[in-house]
This record gives sequence, C-alpha cells and structure tokens, in this order.
Amino acid sequence: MRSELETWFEQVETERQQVAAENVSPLSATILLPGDPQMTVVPRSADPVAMTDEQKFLFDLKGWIMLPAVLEEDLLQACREHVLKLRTDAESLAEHERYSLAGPGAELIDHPAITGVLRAVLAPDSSDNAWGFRCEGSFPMLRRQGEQGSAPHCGPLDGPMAYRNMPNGTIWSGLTRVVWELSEVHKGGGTPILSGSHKAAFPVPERFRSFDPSVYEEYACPPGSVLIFSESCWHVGTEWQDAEQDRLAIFNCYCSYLTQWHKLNLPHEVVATMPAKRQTAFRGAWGHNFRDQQHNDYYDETNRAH
Ligand SMILES: O=C(O)CCC(=O)C(=O)O
Repeated sequence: MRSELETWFEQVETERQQVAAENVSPLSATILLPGDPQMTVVPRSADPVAMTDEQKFLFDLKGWIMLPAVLEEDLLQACREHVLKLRTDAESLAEHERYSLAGPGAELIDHPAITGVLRAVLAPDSSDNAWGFRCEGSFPMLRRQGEQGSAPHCGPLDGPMAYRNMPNGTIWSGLTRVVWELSEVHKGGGTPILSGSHKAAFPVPERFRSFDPSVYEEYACPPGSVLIFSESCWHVGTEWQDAEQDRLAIFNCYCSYLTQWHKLNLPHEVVATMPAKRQTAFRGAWGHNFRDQQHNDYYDETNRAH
C-alpha cells in the first residue's frame, strides 16, 4: 500500500507539472500542501477563513490573491445559471432577483471564503452583528469567445481609498474587487493584473496602459475560484479566447464602512430580504452619531448607502 507521503509527493509533482505546463508565475501558482485551507471547498455555513501570512505577503506584494475552487458545487451551478439568466433572459427572474447580489449571488456577499480576507485588508467586524466592510457595487459578466473586456485601468491611487501599507503591519486596500470566476479560466483569459502597480512609485508608462502580456500577470483557475485584488492595481479584461465555454463571473466591489466610492445599484427591498448581518454590508458610510449616541453597526431604511 502506498504511504500518505508517496501520495502527497505525487500530488505535489502533478501540481508542479501543471504549473510548468501553464507557465504560471510561481508567485500566483497554487502549490497546495495537505491541510492548506486554499485547497478546500469552503461551505457557505463555515466560519470566515482567516487570511494566512502567505496570502497577506502576496496580496501586499502583488495587489491580489487567487483562492482556487472554494465554491460548493451546488452554489457554483446556481450562480452560473443566475448570471446566464441575468445576461440573456432577465425577465424570467422575479423583479427582486434581477441583480448579481440577489438570488444565489446573495450568498457571495459575505461568503466565508472572502470575509476573513476582507477583515484583514479593509476592516475587522464593527461588532458581532456588523461587518466592517461595505459591498457597494456588483455586476454579472457573460463574455463569449472573441469578446473583449475593459481597457487597462485602475481605481484610486491617492486619497483615503488608495492602497497603503499601514505602520502596524496591516493592509489597507481601500477599494477591493472580488471576482467570482464561475467558469474555468485559462491563462490569458480573465482579468490580468499589473502586479505591484497598487504601490508603484512612478506613473505607469504609456506603453503599459495597453495590455502587454509580458507585464500584466495572467492566471488560470478552476470554476468556483475567487480573485481578490486592490482596485489601485492596473488591470485589464482581455479577449476571451475559449471556444468551449463562455466566461461567467460576478464582480463585487468592497470598501470600509467609513468610505464610499460607488453609488449602490441594489434597491432597499432586495437588501431587506437578507439576514441582518449581511444587510450591514449595505449601510451608509459614517462612523459615530453623537446626536443619537449611536455607532454605525446596523442597517435600516434610514441608514443605507445611496
Ligand atoms: O473586463 C474585465 O475582465 C475587468 C472588468 C473590470 O475590472 C472593471 O470593469 O472594472
């Protein structure tokens, strides 16, 4: 009988060969060790998975991390169908479900695979019943072969939402993008990122304001993976080349409960159907209200983002 160690070596070797075959940069490769939390599907009922020191290092260094294959199969399939309907037959959905943050997409808002990361790069929970982050925008993506995404761009590079290393060794990624990849992504597809540009000391040269695969870092991942990146990084939606399947994805945007970048594109009636803690991801952006002796750790119709 083969020992556990032999099985493990074989698994690592298979991973290594896959990585070599896909020519993935070692920094974005998913070399998984037994027991590595990245390796496991994260059930939606799980506790938030804490960000590891390795993930913090990579996020700070490059501005992004990839968590491969974290979605349960039933949630993955439900989200795929939801995105497909939103993009091709939205009328078949009830009115309150015609959003990427509604229906099965609502489960992704505070999915335990990402809440530990958001706690580390944005803000810890405000209380047991309130997240420290806000979710302020979302869109569903269906990209067919030959279709191009956004031209290279980035979010805030200065001001309160720009990426910063904090003096106490923590990360501040004031505007953070969470991309749920619902189809397999091959290198060259997806949303390649100009790694490290979230804290570049010099302006991005003109030549790199167009997609250049020798500079933008590409990734490959199985369906049900999640890409988390600082919007302060330059990124690009490349042409989808896969003839076998379309790109299905949900793009959600997060910030702290103290800041706001986007106007929210989700009505109160949809938020009101969510569990109370999830609703706090849609509250207004403020800290403390001395007038009513109230801290901003709740959501209601009078305390929502507009
Ligand atoms: O098209 C893509 O893949 C990227 C989209 C994006 O980042 C954006 O619209 O801000």
